[in-house]
Amino acid sequence: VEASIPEGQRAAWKKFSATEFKTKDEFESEVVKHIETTLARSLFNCDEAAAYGGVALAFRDRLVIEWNRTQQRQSSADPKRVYYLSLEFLMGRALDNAMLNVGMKDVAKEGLGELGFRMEDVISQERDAALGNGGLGRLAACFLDSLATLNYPAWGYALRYKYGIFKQEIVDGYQVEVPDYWLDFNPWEFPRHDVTVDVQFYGHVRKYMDESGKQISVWEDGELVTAVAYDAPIPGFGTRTTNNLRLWSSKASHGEFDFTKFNSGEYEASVAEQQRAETISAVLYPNDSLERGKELRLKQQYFWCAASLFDIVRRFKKSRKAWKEFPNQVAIQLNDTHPTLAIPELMRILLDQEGLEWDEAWSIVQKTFGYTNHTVLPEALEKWSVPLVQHLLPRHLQIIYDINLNFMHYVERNFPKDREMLGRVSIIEESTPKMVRMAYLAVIGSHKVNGVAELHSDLIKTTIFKDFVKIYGPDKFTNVTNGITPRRWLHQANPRLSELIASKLGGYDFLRDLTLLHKIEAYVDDKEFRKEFQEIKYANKVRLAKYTKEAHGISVNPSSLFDIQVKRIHEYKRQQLNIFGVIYRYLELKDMSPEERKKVQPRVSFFGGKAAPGYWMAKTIIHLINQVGAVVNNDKDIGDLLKVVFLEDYNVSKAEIICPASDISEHISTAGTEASGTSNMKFVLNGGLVIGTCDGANIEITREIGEDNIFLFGNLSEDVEDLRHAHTYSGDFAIDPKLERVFAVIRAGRFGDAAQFSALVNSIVEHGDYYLVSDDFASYIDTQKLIDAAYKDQEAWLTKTITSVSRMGFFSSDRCIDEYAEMIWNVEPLAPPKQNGA
Ligand code: Z15
Repeated sequence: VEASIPEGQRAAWKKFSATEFKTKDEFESEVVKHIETTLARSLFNCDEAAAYGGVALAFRDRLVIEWNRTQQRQSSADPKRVYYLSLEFLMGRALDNAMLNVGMKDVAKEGLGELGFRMEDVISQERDAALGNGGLGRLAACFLDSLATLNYPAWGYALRYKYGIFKQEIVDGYQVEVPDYWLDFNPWEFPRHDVTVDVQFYGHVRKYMDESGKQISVWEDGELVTAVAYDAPIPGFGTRTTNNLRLWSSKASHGEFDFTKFNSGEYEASVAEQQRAETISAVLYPNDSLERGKELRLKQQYFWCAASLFDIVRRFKKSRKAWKEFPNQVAIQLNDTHPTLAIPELMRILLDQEGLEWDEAWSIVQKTFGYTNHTVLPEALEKWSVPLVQHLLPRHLQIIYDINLNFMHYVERNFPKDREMLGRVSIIEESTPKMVRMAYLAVIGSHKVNGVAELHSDLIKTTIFKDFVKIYGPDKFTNVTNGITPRRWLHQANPRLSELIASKLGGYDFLRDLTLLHKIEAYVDDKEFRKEFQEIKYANKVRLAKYTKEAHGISVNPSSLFDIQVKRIHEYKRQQLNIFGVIYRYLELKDMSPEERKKVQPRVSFFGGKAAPGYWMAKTIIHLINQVGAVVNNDKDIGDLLKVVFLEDYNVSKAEIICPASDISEHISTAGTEASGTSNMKFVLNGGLVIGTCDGANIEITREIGEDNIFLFGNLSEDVEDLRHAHTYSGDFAIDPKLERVFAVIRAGRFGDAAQFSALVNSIVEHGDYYLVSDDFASYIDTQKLIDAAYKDQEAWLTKTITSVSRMGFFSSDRCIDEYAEMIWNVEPLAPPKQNGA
């Protein structure tokens, strides 16, 4: 809807156009105004939550001004835009980030003090926006930050879940899930009740010939659900560019109530329909790297893809360019296969609504989409049953079959000798029921496919997409190694370290060009610098120790070696290897004389992470960790030599406290299973070292920081298959003796009822040890011993950590985004005009 103010009235508008607060007094005035009017609270009724509201609204006003300007600028320049389609955006808190990007945090801090509040307390009032599970969702959030910082015209599209990832409580050592209703006060979203899309489901397809003899398909008699847009501003750092994240919320298409039904006495039925529609965007599916094939999940995916594509096409059509220009105006990135239905949906729009011929439509589609793969784990690869797709999206199934038919012809022509090839690469798996292989559809419908770290990008070419490399050639496949935003993961999480670096580099330019970090390597022998660096690490450990005491009642000594593994709980990530190692350490300590114990390096093993609610083995691992903690932490022989802490409800805002506090963090997946990992980058950037396998981005971290600065162990990915084979088929697969000792004490009930852990132990002893826990155990234990020894030499350790930080420049998500822009999207930044004093 174009509705601009007529020329004659614009002067009045400009005179009263919103302005930004610039001084401390103006800031305070804005905060008080918002608390008193927007929030209707008073001086006598203002707690920290209200103070948070006031500050957030004051900063929001400033963001909105730049947001409007950016959108206006992008509309008139109409450059090629990037659309990042992701079912997850794990944003965390917005206020601190808004203050950093607006650049008025110091002013605000002082002003808040005058009003009677402390900045840290106010910031921590905000609830995390937790619209994601783990790495994939957090990557999407880092990408939005970098896209805005680098001035790319970019939009994120996702769903406005009413419930984000569940909150985790630990009750008697077990995970309990509590719903995360996060929307009761969310100042960062703007409902756009005028931006809606009606999305169709079910129904059937009618085909007929028009006068010219052309086949026409009409999808009719379906059910409609309305998508309503909710927008959130995404500010860049050091730029006025403020991009948009658009979240779709579902509601019944006839509005609040169906009045026909209401009036004819079917009140209940009309409310029920409303609720059914709202269910689509109600809840984030809490599985990370695990697909469960639920109909509602498929509905979510289509609802989101259809609304987003309608919006993108609507924006394109405003420019009145020819359809062949579409790929020059639009780049759509598919974050995993979750948005793959966007491919047949764009085909449907072009064929059925815009009347394009198949070949022209298909060429536009392929040029528009890029697909990022995040896993080779078979249980994470999406497949939808053909009957389900037929029922829910009959027209899309036809289009998928047509895409497949063309593709099969192409393969047949080019590989006439390889008769097996067709069955292997078909989008339709010939099982009962037949399944649609979404990853194949994504590969076929995109012009580029990328993995997220070098090893992973190599692996997809030799495993899951091997045939497609033959078909399309190797250039269709590429690598973009993941990165993290240094704004949140260095400056916000570790302000003192950021300040120390800035003091040496003469400013904060490194937050926009992280490669500048290499200059701090010159200070690796500087006494003062070293001392300050070490003090900062200690202070960050004190902060985590304080949190541990407050949240869990466990006292830990900040002088201990802090060993941390925080990530989703999954067998492939091998938290079980870690806890078995902890048990082994405990047994060794118990064997020692008091004299021997005095020489031991004290250690705290921190764990944190959520298990998918239906993933029993992951829940058993959490239980074991807590049971081990209960025994070890209360053993008088042990004292501070070993503590085990399970940090409840790991999330983005907790990660900001945890990542700066490690001496060692664990990234110990079975080689070849972790596509990249991104917390490995966060920990090293904050002055911690890594114990890890040769997997994912660990390999490139090693290349960048040097192999003396990382503790690698375990079997290599090229040997995994043979080892697994040997477990199953060679008669003499024996459990590592040290691990056997651990199992013996678990079986003896040392950590509670042994039956509770039998499935976990048996997965290794009886069922082939798929994740190679036993194969890697000895090497893991030995490497942990090396770490204890290395930590004793605090000066050498410090040198390693400083050197590592200085070499982490490569892992900025800004570098990734520039790579995507250049290799995949072919988009240019749209810089804001220079403004005096900005
Ligand atoms: C997820 O968080 C990741 C992959 C997936 O297939 C799904 Cl469904 C969720 C993670 C990878 O496990 C991790 O290695 C990677 O760093 C992250 O995506 C971002 O690429």
